[in-house]
Amino acid sequence: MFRFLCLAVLCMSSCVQTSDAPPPDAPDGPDGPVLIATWPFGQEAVDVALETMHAGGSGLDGVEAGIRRIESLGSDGSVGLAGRPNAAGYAQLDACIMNGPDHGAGSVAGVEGIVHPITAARRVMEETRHVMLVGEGARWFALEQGLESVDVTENVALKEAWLARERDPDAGERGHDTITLLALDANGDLFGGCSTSGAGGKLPGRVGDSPILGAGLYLDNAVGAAGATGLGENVMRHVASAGIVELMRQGLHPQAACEAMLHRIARSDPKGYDLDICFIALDKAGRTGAAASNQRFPFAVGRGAASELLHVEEVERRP
Ligand code: SD4
Repeated sequence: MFRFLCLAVLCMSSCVQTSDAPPPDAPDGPDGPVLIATWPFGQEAVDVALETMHAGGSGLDGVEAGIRRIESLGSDGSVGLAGRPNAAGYAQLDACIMNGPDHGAGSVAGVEGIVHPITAARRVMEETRHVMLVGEGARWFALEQGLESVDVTENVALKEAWLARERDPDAGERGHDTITLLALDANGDLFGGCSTSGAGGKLPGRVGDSPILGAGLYLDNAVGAAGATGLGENVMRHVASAGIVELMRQGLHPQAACEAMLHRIARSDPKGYDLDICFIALDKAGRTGAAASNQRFPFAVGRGAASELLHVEEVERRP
């Protein structure tokens, strides 16, 4: 009987992945920082983050600096004040940030006229006892912190600029959407952030997946990090980033975890694979993954001092 019990306990400990255990087959950690970010503009975010980290900044500093660059770019994506305005013609911005070592998190949603919502999110994490601030309160806090702001009446001009871009037949393929940036430092600690103006033409007050922990971004310092871009409603209904981290915890490679989450969502969602969503993931060992529901998805990866722009095609649909 005793032998049987020992055998059973042994079997359970090797077969059952406890809820807080690291992935079982993860190789040793990386030699230097590893980063992954969404969309072509993600390469610039990765480069800035690497520079920041190589200059002595923390992984969190790297994530913040990389995302700030994209918030300032005024690209034709949906990031920052020059991103896509809501249905009333002005930008309401969402951002969040996570710090692996203490599982810290900060988030702002629907904030107006703040140039760097990612910094506002970091200040929420570091300077308040809260995790998330929204709307007027988030703006008040950011101003109180001395963060750069603009007069929201300028949004009329921003809307005109955006409409002009939309009408431009030569604008080519638009590098649209959220910047999500995940980082693993040389110590094996994880950091992540995302920032967006959200889906263009959204109702004022609409909040997407990006500032919602577990939806647009999630990390567990013992396991890995995951983030999303695309139509937030189709991400947040499935708490997708937390799901990807849990799949990595069960031992899946980040690539397999991103794809498995897409298949899981497509199986249960009335939209099937027509979700317009993409994921990136990075595990504790520095392995990366990316997947997209129904489009080609470019993303950037940085290792050591170099970055490259990669892409995945849409995931192969399962019946
Ligand atoms: C959102 N996921 O608010 C964000 C923005 C984005 O396509 O990626 N839009 O839904």
